[in-house]
Amino acid sequence: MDTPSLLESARQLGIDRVGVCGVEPFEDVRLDLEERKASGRSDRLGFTFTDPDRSTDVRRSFPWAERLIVGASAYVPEAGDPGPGSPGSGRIARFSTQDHYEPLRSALSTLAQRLRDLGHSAEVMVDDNRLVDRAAAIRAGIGWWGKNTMVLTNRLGPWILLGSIVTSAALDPTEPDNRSCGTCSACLPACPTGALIAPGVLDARRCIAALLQQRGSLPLELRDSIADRIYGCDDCLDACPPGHRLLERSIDRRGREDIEALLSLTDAQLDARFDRFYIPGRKMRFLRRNLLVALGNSGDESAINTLAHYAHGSDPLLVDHAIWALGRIGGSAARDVLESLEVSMLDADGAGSLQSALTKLDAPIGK
Ligand code: B12
Ligand code: SF4
Ligand code: SF4
Repeated sequence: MDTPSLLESARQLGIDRVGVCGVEPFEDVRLDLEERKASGRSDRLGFTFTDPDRSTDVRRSFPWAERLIVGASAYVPEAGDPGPGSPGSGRIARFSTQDHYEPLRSALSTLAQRLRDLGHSAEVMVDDNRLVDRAAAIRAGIGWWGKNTMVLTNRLGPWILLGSIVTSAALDPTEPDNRSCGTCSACLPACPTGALIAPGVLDARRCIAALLQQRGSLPLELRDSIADRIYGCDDCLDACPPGHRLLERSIDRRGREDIEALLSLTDAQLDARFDRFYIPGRKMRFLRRNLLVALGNSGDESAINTLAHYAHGSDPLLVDHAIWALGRIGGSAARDVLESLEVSMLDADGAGSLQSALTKLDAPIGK
């Protein structure tokens, strides 16, 4: 198989963009990953950060590798639009309204099998910790680095997911895409938490998409900005003009969930329902924590009973976030619940949240 016939096969399989590049180590990306770890900007992210030597050099995982075939598939408009939302509803970022990786994974698997049938080695990697997907996509000419750190493509903007086939077939590489964001910088002020600290530089400690998939407490100073999000964040993609054409066609209402209905599910039910989410250790308490914060931000007084149940619960992480949410909603019913809590039964975070929630409720209007 030569490169033109490979590209044609990929298009027939429904892959929107495809390119081929060499497997030389991504040395600049390795240095970037190391620098982010050293400076703390990668926060507690694992993935490609766990072993930068490996994630930036595919030959460490596949010594026979000669080329990377990189594919990109658009998931908008299929992913729909969450719309303005209603009290008590939580928002899921578009990439996770369903398993949007599946069509790409399956098309790449078919292509890889064809390469193996021709006698080459070929393995598929989609969102795999052994490869920094964006670096491979840039080298293969799929698109350009956006200032929001996304790989952007002509017409599809940032609304693509990436995957690769690593192969022993010595295909001809494709041309790079020399476009750039130019003078646009719309994504930088669009980020609700200021996580894009410079063009192309993301501080994961402030990024909502990162925080909602971490362990532990959500930072107090960022909980308001999380708003109604329960998984992922799309603000720096929504703002991106090259993607607007696809967004205009994205009209189906999708990506909203009734938060209280989710909180009433068992862990097993939540786990099955959101098996496509990255949740640390598959511990549903981290998803419940996100739901409690979004419920607090909804300002919906009818949620007080649900929050009271969690505030009186036995998981200190959820107690703390429920107390915060009660303080955020405010009003006399929330105050009654907060005043019924025994400080001596709370851990330090919970006691701190209780103190600050009660102080907030005592503050005169406007403070
Ligand atoms: C860790 C990770 C995250 C982390 C960190 C993201 C990050 N920006 O580093 C978190 C949890 C925050 C995250 C969020 C999201 N992610 Co993510 N994530 C990954 C993962 C697993 C590794 C990424 C990585 O290694 N980052 C570290 C560094 C190396 O990458 P970088 O930030 O892009 O840094 C580059 C730029 O700074 C650039 N650069 C250098 N010089 C210059 C100069 C200029 C001018 C510019 C503009 C850039 C630039 O070079 C750096 C590389 O050295 C990949 C899958 C994979 N295996 O690769 C998916 C992946 C990157 N994620 C993806 C998606 C879809 C998302 C979300 C949109 C999901 C959502 N809606 O919530 C958000 C987008 C947030 C954002 N703005 O990045 C897609 C991106 C597709 C695309 N079009 O780019 C990927 C590729 C998954 C996939 N297989 O499709 N993600
Ligand atoms: S995903 Fe959200 S929080 Fe993260 S950089 Fe983009 S806009 Fe900011
Ligand atoms: S919003 Fe503008 S600057 Fe940001 S990634 Fe998109 S095109 Fe580039």
